[in-house]
Amino acid sequence: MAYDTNNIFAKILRGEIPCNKVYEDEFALAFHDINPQAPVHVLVIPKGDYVSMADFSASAPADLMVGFFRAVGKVADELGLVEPGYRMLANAGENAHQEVPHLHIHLFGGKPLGPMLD
Ligand code: DGP
Repeated sequence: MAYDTNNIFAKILRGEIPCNKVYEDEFALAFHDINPQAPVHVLVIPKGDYVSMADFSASAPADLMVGFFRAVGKVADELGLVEPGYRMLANAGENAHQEVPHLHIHLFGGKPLGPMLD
């Protein structure tokens, strides 16, 4: 799928739409989900035009890939999620109900979480 530069997360990255920011560095931006599904529900997105893990893993430069995943870990740590634990999830494509076509990792925490899948 071609990257849509007008998707909502692209607009957030460009500062055209506000977000409740948690963390930012040269590789990633993290912000609270607008419709939280857990006491802590944060999205981490890479700074680059990637729809999902397929194109990110195939074509992102190595420094971005490393930087992005370091940012995910850092956000989880800074939010105090590492102990007692949290969930990472990335929806990809139609079957997974990916709504926003910019790669994003959901971090859920702040309470014991239930079974993972429907
Ligand atoms: P997914 O189904 O994995 O594509 O989830 C997209 C998530 O993005 C969903 O949990 C709601 C969230 N979301 C959608 N629009 C906005 C927005 O404008 N701001 C924020 N903070 N989150 C949004």
